[in-house]
Amino acid sequence: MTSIFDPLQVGRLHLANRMVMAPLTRNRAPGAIPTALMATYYTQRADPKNGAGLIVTEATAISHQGQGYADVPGIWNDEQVSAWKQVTESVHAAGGKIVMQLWHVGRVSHVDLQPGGQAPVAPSAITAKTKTVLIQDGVAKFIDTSAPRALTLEELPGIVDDYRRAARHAIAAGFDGVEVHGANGYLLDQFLRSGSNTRTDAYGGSIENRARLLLEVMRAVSQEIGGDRVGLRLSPVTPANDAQDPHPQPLFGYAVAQLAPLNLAFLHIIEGSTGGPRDYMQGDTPFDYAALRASYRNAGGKGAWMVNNGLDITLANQSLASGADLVAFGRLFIANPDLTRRLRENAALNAPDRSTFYGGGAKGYTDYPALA
Ligand code: 8OZ
Repeated sequence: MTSIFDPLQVGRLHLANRMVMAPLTRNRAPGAIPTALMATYYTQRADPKNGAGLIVTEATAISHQGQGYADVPGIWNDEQVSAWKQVTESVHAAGGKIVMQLWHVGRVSHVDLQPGGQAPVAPSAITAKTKTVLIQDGVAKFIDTSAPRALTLEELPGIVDDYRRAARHAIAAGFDGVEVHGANGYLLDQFLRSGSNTRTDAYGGSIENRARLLLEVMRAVSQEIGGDRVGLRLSPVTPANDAQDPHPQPLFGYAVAQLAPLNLAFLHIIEGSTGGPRDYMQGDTPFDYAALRASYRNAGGKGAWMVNNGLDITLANQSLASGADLVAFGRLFIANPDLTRRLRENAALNAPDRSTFYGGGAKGYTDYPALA
């Protein structure tokens, strides 16, 4: 039987094990520039004998407009590309593999984080009932997101180009590939869901129209760097950041079937409510994840199937036994740089400290102990 410790070829990437470090926002990149401390953090988790077979970076803004939280990193300019090289070189020297998560927050932002103090952008001018993090007088504070404006039809090709440029930059910075963030109520998910998308043009209304921007982005990024080093994260039922749609099954089934011809490296599925209940529902029927995977496979999709959300070793092995290829862990990798070794040796796990998740320095970031 397949185990989480077995290797796997994932598109262009050879992974030494099936344990993935999930993307985790840590707000330790002042000025949107990655730091040496970030390189230390990722490198601690990079050696696949002890750590992850694949690291997905924290969500990284593809443009200044795509930025929605204090001190998250970006990948839109040359300074950011150079600064990320310290991360990729150090992770590769440790024998690791790392892809960058590409992020546009859409309406989940605040005028203070936007270029020129402008309104954040969204499919429709509907404010998300959610909060973002600003750092005011050196203190992280949760603040309501600002009212967004609807993107015009003429602006959408520019958004696709921003993803394309970000993918090119990620490769220039030494990453092994990218994961497009299509989950958790951010821009691409806002277009997908009827609760945030009330457009009447070719990007709103029908499922085909709401999935259009996501599919254009995935085609552009795949064309730019090769689909076999591109992944996509989706969260079909999460309510994160006010994401709402009463009929997720046909919506996401359509989207993954359309992705099949792109020869993607992986699809990364958050099962349930992000960081919360795995059986969370939108609409009145439980989401059928096996049917989602079947939609992709039946359409010819060959990418690895990665699952995430509140997994432990038992659930992870059950997931592999029932057809998943990769398992992603978030909070456990925050607290256990050598999570893979600890699971293999059945060792005790360090507990994550929630108070140091977002912002700060080395405490709760690079000081979790590995086994001796
Ligand atoms: C936690 C805090 C801020 C952002 C996500 C990028 O949920 C995030 C995020 C998580 O995907």
